[in-house]
Amino acid sequence: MYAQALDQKDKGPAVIEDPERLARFEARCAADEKIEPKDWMPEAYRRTLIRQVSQHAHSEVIGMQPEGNWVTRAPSLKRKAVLLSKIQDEAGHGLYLYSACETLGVSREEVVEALLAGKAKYSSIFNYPTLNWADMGAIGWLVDGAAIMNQIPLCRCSYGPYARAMIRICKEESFHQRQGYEIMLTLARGTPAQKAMAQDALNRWWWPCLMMFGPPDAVSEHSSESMRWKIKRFSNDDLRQKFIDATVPQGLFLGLTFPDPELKFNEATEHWETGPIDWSEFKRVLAGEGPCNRQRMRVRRQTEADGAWVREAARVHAKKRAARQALQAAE
Ligand code: BYC
Repeated sequence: MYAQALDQKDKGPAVIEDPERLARFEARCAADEKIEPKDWMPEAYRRTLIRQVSQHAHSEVIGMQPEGNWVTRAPSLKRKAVLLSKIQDEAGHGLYLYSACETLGVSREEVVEALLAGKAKYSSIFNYPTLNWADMGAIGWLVDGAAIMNQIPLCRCSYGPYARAMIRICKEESFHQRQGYEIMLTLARGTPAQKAMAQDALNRWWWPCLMMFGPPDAVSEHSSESMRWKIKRFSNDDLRQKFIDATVPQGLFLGLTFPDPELKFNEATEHWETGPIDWSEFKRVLAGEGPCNRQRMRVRRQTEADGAWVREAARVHAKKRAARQALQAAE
């Protein structure tokens, strides 16, 4: 019941495209031109973008839950204010992305409905619990760090509205990443108990963060098409490796240990190498069996129901305003 989108793909009924238009479109992508909402695009490109952008929006919104858990328990007023602002930023990211999605001819209601019906995914990472305050540091440092690594190339994505939304989002994410690292640094330099909290958070978030980049290239079903269309600029494995190379030295600087006895620096390739990722865990989380899948969807559905009166009031207000404006224009 809580499985994430096992039955929803960007397939839909097959569409036979006009070969000439298709060839022109592929040439535009190859030439790095931006595709805008009113331009012709193949149905498969449109569906891929609706899938990715809406799932990205859902991730931002569901991603507010694990951090929301700590607003009332932040250790100081300053930390509470920063955390609240960060969570509000995530809501804003969701809004930019839902708007970008609407330019593809799908309504926000439709994509939200797909999420609530369990047909659309959101990032696997938000199905893990936030058990101690250091998790707020680890989310900023690692989760936002991974998100930035994936999202910077999306600023150059071929679809204009998505690329432009990502530019603004990335600026805010980089601030989020730094505030998370600063929490980790404070804890790592604090009392032994605080350092142990930071270590515990790293132990629990490291492997799930590596899974955020998606399945290995060899089994990534959408990658080759998305890369040809310049939606994705780097493969899942390439981005994962960039993240590992950037993050391991940061963790070592904190004086923390990564939960991977096989982690080592390869002098020849100048890359950090990890032990094998447990992809069966990733599959379980995507199938709805992560530690918090049920809770996340329950809260999201409840929030949607609780907000129904606000949306209704906004609709009635907009209708009254439009009627008033029409009356004034007619006078
Ligand atoms: N979790 O063929 P693949 C944030 C799915 S929010 C769940 O490689 P693709 C933040 C994938 O959707 C960060 N599902 O797919 C917010 C596909 O299934 P469907 C969110 C995953 O699309 C608050 C299947 O596996 N970022 O930053 O080429 C606080 C096969 O995968 C995951 C984005 O959404 C996963 N981790 O590549 C803090 C970025 N990975 O759709 C932080 C935009 C894969 O066929 N998205 N799947 O049912 C992307 O860049 C790409 O969609 C992905 C996957 C790299 C994630």
